Amino acid sequence: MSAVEHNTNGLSHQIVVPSQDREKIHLALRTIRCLVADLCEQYKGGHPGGAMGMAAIGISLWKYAMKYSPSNPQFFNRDRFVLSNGHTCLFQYIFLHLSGYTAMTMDQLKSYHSTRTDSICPGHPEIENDGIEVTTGPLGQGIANAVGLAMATKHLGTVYNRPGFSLVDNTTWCMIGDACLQEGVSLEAIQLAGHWKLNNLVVIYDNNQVTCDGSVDICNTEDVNTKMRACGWNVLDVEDGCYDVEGIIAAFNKARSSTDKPTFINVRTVIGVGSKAAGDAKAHGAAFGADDVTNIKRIFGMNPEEHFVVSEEVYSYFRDAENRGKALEVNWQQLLEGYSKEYPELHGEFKRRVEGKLTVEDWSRLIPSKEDFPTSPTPSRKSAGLCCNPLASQVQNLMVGTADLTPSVNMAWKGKIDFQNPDLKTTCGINGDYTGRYIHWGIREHAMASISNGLAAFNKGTILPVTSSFFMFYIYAAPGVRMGALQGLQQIHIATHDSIGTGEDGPTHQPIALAALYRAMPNIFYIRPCDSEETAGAFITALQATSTPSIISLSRQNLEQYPQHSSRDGVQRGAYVFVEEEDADVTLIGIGAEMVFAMRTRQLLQRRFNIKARVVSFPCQRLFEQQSIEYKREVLQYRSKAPRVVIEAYAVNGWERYADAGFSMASFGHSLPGAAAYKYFGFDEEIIAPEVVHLVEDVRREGIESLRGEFRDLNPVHH
Ligand SMILES: Cc1ncc(C[n+]2csc(CCOP(=O)(O)OP(=O)(O)O)c2C)c(N)n1
Repeated sequence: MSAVEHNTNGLSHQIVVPSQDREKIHLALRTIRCLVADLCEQYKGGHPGGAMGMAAIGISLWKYAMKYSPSNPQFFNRDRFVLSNGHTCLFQYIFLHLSGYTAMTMDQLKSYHSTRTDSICPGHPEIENDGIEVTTGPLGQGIANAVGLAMATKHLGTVYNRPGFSLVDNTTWCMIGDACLQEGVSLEAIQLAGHWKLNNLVVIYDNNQVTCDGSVDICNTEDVNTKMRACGWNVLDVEDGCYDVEGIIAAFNKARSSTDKPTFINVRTVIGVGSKAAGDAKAHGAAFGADDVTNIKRIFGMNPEEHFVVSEEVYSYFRDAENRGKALEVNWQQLLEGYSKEYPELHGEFKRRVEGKLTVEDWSRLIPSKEDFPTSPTPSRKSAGLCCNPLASQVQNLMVGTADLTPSVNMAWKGKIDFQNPDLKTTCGINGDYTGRYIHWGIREHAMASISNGLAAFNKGTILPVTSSFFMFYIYAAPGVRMGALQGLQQIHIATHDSIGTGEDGPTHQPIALAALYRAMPNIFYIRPCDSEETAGAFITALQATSTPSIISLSRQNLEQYPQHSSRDGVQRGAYVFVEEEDADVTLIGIGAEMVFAMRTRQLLQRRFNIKARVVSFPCQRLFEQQSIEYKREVLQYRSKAPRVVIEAYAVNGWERYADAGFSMASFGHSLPGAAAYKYFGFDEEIIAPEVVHLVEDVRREGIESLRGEFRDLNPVHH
């Protein structure tokens, strides 16, 4: 009997472990545990304990349960595996090595914690490397990513599968430890997976009751299984997780036959099993020391004199993984071919998505032209709806969600279908099914961003997640947004109610410091458009940025429209000349909702003070940084004698690079209607213009050099 029974499209639901495998399993377990100990000992560091404790789970997954193809790590319908407890990365690296991922050589394994810059064994798994689906390490992120990956399967399978053509039906497997279960984001994600009945998701809990500080009960005494059941999960227990591969497989079989719930398998293990530190926090994150490594090898019947030993017997035990994977691929390709004949149109769309392309090639025509935008004052959150709604309704890749702010963020389009379990019947009557592309995340900003990373990582470009909330609450989402940027996952974050213009909700809702955070974050475009035309430019930028997420920062309040000055092309360059002026005395830098103050100040300076101001619009610092030095000089005129003044109702940090002085915010804001809040904090041309006049006079008197290194806060109002 073969180790794994195949059906036409992957693995059958019943996995059988042949009895003759038992000895090989035990040899593999002993080998893997000694290898982990050796790999941590060589550079005297790393996280050995969890990887040793989880070895039997790894054998169950890579040898028996998972659908994957080592010779083609990107095989579309592969099972996705996420190591949410990413510090145990040696666990994953060793199984990638054993199952034949060619890049993961023994030499590479030995580079763990070394100085090698070409190592594919970093301290936490990274998405760029074969066999790694998502970068993990910040605890709790991985389980949220796994929910996104399982959602992607559910959605794509429901949209594209047809009777006899199960094109997308993979399982997502996720390892977590005690720590992941304590992170808030994991609870948010767990709730959603249960709510959506993601029966294609299996979470395996490495229950060793140990974290860094000691035993888990120093801070956590909840009944985990009861919590999981309450969230709508199947719960299964495995008592001897260190050795009982057949018991683990039995749980996997049950998990895969679940029709309406995700499954949580609570596997009891012993951290650092076999070592003197077994069961103790000491085994979590430090090498065992040479003596204990010797002891471990004795206990496991291996030769203490030998290191990094994997016998031919162990390699040959795993060797069938490659052919099994190739067979999966052949089956899937045949299926796809039949599908292309039966459903040519759907196949065309599916193919584009597999290739990571948008389903509408000339998508930019869906974004309104300048002439089609309103000319009267319009909130940029409304402009964003005008841009995004037609895209979302036509481009099938977009999955658009909100953290319970549908009425505020304008992302819902006419005819949208919600992503929901089709059996759900809500009290308010808003229902949906798995074909749906509008997501009610509930009030879970962190999970919204982290699950979206999973959606985007399923296959780059297949799904383009759009999230939305108030900008202030992207501080709750920040760990997920950051991981998206780190992994180069394209997505669009719609952040409305930016600046103090958000008004009456007060300082709790006025995001003063957040722009500085996101401008500093690598590989993310934080874009603040000043009107509808610039909002169009922000969307074009975001859609073209296939390896970079974007945050489009939008106003709640009406904004003046500047069709004579604003430019979607200009946005794509980060900053551009909004109003040129020969021999200007000053350059005013206007941004987003505060452009109006730059424009009004320019007029007042001219009218009352006979001072000539040019205006630069500066929606995105990172895009500007990508321009040539010639372009930057042309826009900012670094070498002119005219000082540059930035006007933005945020913390000024970062603008010192582009300006000599500024009007900014130094407090958290105040609860006042938007217009009154601006006035209260000095954002008013009657206050700004005289201060600019002083600056210009100072420069005339003492020269522009007098400002060098001395960024001036021009705002006389400090509340
Ligand atoms: C968000 C976050 N906080 C803190 C850490 C640091 N950290 C790494 S591992 C760990 C505890 C892990 O406990 P557990 O999941 O039980 O793993 P085990 O001890 O079994 O290896 C902590 C706090 C982290 N990686 N991510």
